[in-house]
Amino acid sequence: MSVKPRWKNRPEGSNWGDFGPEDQIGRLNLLTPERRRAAAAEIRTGQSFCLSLPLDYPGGTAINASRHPPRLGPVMDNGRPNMNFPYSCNNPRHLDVLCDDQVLLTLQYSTQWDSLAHIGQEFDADGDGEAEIVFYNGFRANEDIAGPLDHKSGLPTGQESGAHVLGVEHMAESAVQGRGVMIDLKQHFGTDRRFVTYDDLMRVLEADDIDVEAGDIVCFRTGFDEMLLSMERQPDARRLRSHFAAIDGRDKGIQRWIEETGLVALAADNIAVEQTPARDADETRFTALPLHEHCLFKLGIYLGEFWLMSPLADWLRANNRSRFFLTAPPLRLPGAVGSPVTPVATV
Ligand code: UVW
Repeated sequence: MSVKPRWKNRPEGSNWGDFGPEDQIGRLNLLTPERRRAAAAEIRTGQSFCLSLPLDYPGGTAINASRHPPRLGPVMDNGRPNMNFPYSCNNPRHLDVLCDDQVLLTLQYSTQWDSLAHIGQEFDADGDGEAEIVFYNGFRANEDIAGPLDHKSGLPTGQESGAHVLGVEHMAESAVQGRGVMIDLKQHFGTDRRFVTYDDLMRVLEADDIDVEAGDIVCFRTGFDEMLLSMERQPDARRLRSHFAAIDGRDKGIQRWIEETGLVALAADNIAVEQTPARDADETRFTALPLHEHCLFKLGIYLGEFWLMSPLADWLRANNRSRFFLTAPPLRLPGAVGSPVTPVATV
């Protein structure tokens, strides 16, 4: 039985339905076994790089007041913390000593993936003249992505919360492993704040002889990671936000390039991959996060943020390379809309 799309209008420039009406992984469909095999050819020395910050960076809540550092503690067993617990307490013949812990983790506090359930939009997908809240491929708030809708009052609605579709587990099940391509914006633009346009980007790709192909995961180094780490968990948000080049998410040329290359994900060492706050648009109503709209909402392209890019970018430049083998699955946590990730690049 053929399944009908859940929309009559699809957003201009979107690929909704192209991977099927029920598709929940978007461009990850393009990360095929052949592309993964080709990516493995980028392993030449076997050296690897951890692309995750320590997950207690950025540090404090200065960058995003609603996202908190991880709170780690022992698992409790009958009121007793399970750290350095000798089994001999239960059986004097046992030698084992147990440590067992748990964490309260804001999933998008530090090095992370945004799933396709992270950003939706008020959009008239059913063509009745009124906007509803929809996500990639026309999935709906409430029935598909559950959670409080009453943002005006800020009061909880009593609903359960979680992504019944588009959750980060689908990304994990697709085994995110393929070719990474590094674009070193810091090398070309230094650390001054700049909106990187299509022309800027094309100049960088040409100067560094970089090709982006279908199935690639494109990584941007801006230098944000180095400044953040130098602040030793006391981030100066004003200083961080007033520096660094990042792509202009509203630039139509950049949007077209993202659409045409077939890349599956964009990741960066900064807060949002795109420059934030974004430039205002001319329309009466517009998206605050245009790259998020273009990627997560329209094209099913994932965004990775707060990745540790600089050591790898320096190594690649010193070795006249831009490509590497990348393994970066999120947590297989059903219903989550984002996830910490410990990406590993092998060169
Ligand atoms: C927001 O801050 C809304 O999103 P992200 O973490 O993806 O930049």
